[in-house]
Amino acid sequence: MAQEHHEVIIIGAGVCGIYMLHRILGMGVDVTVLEAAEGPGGTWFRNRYPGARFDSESYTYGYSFNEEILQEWDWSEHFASQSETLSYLEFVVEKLDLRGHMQFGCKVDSARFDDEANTWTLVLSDGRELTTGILVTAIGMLSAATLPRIEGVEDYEGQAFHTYYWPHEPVDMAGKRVAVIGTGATGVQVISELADKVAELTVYQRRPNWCAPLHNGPIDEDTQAEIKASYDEIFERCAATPGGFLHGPDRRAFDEVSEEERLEFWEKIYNSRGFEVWLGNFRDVLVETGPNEVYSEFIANKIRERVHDPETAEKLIPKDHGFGTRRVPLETNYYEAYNRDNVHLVDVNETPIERITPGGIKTSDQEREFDIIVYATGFDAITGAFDRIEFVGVGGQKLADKWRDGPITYMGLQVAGYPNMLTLAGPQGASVSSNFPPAIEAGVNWATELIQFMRENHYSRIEATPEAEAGWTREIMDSYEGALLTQTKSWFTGYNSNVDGHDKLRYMIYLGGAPTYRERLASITEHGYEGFRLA
Ligand code: NA7
Repeated sequence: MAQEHHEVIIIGAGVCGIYMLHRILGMGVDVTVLEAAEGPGGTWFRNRYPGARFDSESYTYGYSFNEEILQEWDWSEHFASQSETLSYLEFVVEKLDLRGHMQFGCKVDSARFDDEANTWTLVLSDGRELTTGILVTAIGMLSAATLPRIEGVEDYEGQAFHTYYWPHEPVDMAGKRVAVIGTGATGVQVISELADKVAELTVYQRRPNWCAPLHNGPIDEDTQAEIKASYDEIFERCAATPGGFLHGPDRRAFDEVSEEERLEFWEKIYNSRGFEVWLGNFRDVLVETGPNEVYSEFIANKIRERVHDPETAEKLIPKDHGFGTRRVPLETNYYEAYNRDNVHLVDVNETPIERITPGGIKTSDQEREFDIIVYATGFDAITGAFDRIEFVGVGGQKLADKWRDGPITYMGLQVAGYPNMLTLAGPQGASVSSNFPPAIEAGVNWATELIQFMRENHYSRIEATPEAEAGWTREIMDSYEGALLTQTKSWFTGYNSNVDGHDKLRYMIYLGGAPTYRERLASITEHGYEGFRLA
């Protein structure tokens, strides 16, 4: 049987893969997308757990590139639910006629570069082999789910789900005794949603996070019309902020205003929609320890006001990191959930989990029985999806070995020794540290131009130089110096207690902000793909 060959292969049919496919098809290039799931949507195809929704304003999360889609699609809420977002992505796929170029149920096991032919050979888990000139990875930052390393996980006899693999068919939660392990952005959404829908909800918390209200609401007709008339300004605003959101830092420093004015401002941002409470703050609050401590205390007092039992409130207030130095979960009635008689908080620092039993969870003080255990225990973030495919580059080098102590890339888009592989949405690029769609649009546009350039100039090989790669990685490391965010253990900084070796700082993200990143990309192109070797 002849091997299936494509000029370009994209792995992943999520937000990034969908747009990349559209752009490649626009050039008239032969391309296919390999997707492990049974449909397009990536993250939004998978995360079907109760309460899953955006923390980005819906109208900043949609693609900006197609006016017709922008005008035809109505977002029903300021922060859309998972099912609405999945419908949106399916709508885009149909509208742009992309489905016929996607192959589902295709799990890529390995990809090996042929140094003579300048091609990649991909092997799927069903044994099929495909080859391609250019390999584009759009495999997601949060797509390698991790279960906790607790004894007995396999012994449990009730229903148990990792939030990422929540079943497609409805799970009957009414009247059930439910446990949730994990209090990150996902756990916070699940807990808030389930609190009044189950008989008993027991939360196993290792470290609390600083959460703040989402302030979601429906989009009425007038607002809908307003949004549609102002997409240009919305995207311009997002393009100007470091995080690619509507929210950017206030120009003032913390001590430039009186205490009264400061408190008034903080009240305002606490009562504003979305990430304003995090990203719309005084410019030094996320950077300087002093102002960060004062703001953290302001938020701690909000938690104390919202949670009736003082002891529970204290348990929910982070003591090991300041506000905003980890991903801030946005919530709707999260803290109020703990005021309910059927919701129980177990601090696993006081009473560690000893094991999962066939009937439930045993901590050092007691065993509790459950009908359902929800693992909201997160991901082997950013590099995990790469580690789960065996990428073999020049000289047989495995990417997982090269990245053993952390990723090394050039612009987060290419890795020296892995020619013709474009790591869209990979580590050390802009997408990880900002609103995902605007960031991937920039990366996809750049990659599209590159492929066009290679075709026009008859290049069959592109590779980052080791010098350019070392320079970029050094720059990332330098930018971590002193940054508050990098002093805190979280998936941003590469920590995961459930993955071997992920117990020290890894240089995962670019901290320079999306506008600067885009300027860098443009300058690389202007200078004839500076830092790359074309052949
Ligand atoms: P996160 O933010 O990584 O959260 C995972 C949570 O699970 C976190 O509270 C962990 O505690 C907890 N966890 C993990 N392993 C264990 C064990 N073994 N025992 C107890 N608790 C554990 O993942 P999310 O899915 O919530 O969010 C990921 C991103 O998805 C999010 O930021 C959004 O951008 C979308 P820890 O804090 O490590 O002590």
